[in-house]
Amino acid sequence: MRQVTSDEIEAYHRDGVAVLRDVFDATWIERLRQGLDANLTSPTSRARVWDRDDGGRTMFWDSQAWLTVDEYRRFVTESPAAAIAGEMMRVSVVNFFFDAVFVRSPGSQFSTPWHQDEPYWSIEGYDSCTIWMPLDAVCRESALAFVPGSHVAPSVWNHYNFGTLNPDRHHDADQSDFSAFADAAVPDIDADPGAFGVVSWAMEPGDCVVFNGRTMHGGSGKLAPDAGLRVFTSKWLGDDVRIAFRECGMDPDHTAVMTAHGLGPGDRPGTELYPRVWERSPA
Ligand SMILES: O=C(O)CCC(=O)C(=O)O
Repeated sequence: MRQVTSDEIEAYHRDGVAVLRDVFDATWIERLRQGLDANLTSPTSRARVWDRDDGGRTMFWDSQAWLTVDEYRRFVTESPAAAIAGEMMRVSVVNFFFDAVFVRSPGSQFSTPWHQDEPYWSIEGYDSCTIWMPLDAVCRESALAFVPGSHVAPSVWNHYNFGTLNPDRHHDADQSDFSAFADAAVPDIDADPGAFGVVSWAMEPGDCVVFNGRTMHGGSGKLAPDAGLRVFTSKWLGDDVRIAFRECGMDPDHTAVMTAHGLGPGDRPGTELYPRVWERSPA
């Protein structure tokens, strides 16, 4: 693996997001594509379609599939991802949190609503990040977009309830309702992206963006008729993160699986469900 640079680390902490070029080799991309095929054939109980349009185009989501998909497990435990997360977050330890895939069929116009991740998660802390990796080439307009600096904004936003994205209604999706806790509506970023300094990047397989759990992000999709988009994301937890169960609901809600593993509010994530995958070597 190439080392992440001090410029990339500084960008991550200044903007809450940084693009890293050419950090995963073709073997990892091919392995994740194979894993995704297996995942699509045997989705987990969390899986669902977020969008199905009149033309039958879909956006499929699944999460925590690393527990059953061997290729994902190998990525989590053997790939450079954990080290990248540790270096970018400037932490001393990294635990794996979970994986999530976002799979758009060719031409899907579905655009992910703007949101931060940490408010939905069963944890709290500054030291959390996502590695967002396209397994297909993606143009800038179709890649995930970010509001730089939003990871340190003081607002508590009334975030979107992703649990409503379930056209097939094949199971009860996790629900969230931030209205009682929020002090502001999520701004209409798409109305004037320039005013928010929105950034996104054209990317090739092997590139990734690393973004803080508090960074406002959205978009992606709006695909050309012949372009599909398969994205694998992995979520990583550093030093200051502790488990928190939220009254506003969580998505994905890990309360049941954490409790079953003896983990509760205030605990450091651990056990085989949230394994410690990386530690900083002594200087
Ligand atoms: O790829 C997308 O459309 C959404 C990704 C996302 O929201 C995430 O990884 O947290």
